[in-house]
Amino acid sequence: MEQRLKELQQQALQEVSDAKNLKELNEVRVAYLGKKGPITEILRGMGKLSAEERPKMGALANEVREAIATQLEAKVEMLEKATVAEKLASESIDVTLPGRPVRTGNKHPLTKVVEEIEDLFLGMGYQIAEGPEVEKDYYNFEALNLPKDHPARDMQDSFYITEDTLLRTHTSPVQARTMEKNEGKGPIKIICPGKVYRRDDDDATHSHQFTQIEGLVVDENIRMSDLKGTLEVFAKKMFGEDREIRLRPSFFPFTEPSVEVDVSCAKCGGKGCNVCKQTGWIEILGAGMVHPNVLEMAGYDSKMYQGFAFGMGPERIAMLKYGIDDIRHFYTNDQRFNTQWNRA
Ligand code: 2NL
Repeated sequence: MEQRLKELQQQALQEVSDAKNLKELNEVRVAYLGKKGPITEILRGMGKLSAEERPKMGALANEVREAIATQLEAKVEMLEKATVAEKLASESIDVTLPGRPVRTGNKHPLTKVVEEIEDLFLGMGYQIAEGPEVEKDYYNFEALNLPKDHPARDMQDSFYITEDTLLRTHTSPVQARTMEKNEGKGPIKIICPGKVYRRDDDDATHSHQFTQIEGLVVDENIRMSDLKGTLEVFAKKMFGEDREIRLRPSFFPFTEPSVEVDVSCAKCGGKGCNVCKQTGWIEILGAGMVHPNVLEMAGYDSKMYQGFAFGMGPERIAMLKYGIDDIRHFYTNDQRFNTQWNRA
């Protein structure tokens, strides 16, 4: 039995040393030290030995088992270390290599200009109001002093959806709805940004879908001078503190009086150049005092309440501000155009 134990030890140690990986090592462990292994079997058979031999053989069997277990542990540790070393070698990174640049996105130039205009008016105490793009004929035309047979309805050829619904041609219906909801009470101080639609052939300065921002102030004692002061602040903040504005008489069905507003040319400072067509002035928006009919239709007493309103095209503002020569650039998604606007 002593001989058999020694042979087992030698054989086991050889197999431990031959094992190439943790899986093979575990197979050796199960084969020699497992419940069905030869050493367990020998220990189980101890009862048949004489009282004299039993402790001797017992001790020896335990020694053999210990020796195999110790070698196994050592080999496991060695293989694990080797695995880690191999992993470290193969996965090492050169921390001195330059990183790969991450391309960040940027807001669309039109979004930037719209947000800039919004921030400017929010700073003057205005609230932002929005409304549906598919609009009732009533709010788009009727409530704005444009009755069914009004010639101005031809002026802005529209996309009709049914007899009395259309894609809105301006954001004024949002203002008409806001006034109606206020049930004849002031004050109102809102700007309405959004998409609008007109049946135009697209070219460098026309688009069948574009953006508008309109403003409306309704209160007691609102005067033309309030409109002028507001637009002057807007123009200077938007185009530069040394810019001037001028008001020219104009006509809109929803305002009386109506004006067109120019800003002094930033390129020539008023002397006349190709940008301002030799006039020294550039048109930026239309405005006026809200027509009494519009106030009355929305439920306001026009003797008590007055209002001013204005409307502008952010595409046009952006084109002037950044020297963009074609409105279609805003909608054709050319990345050479879209990615230029992280500055400003
Ligand atoms: C332009 C001119 C304008 C308005 C819009 C307005 C709205 C209400 C009542 C009165 Cl509810 N007026 N809006 C007034 C004057 C001009 O827009 O050339 N826009 C690009």
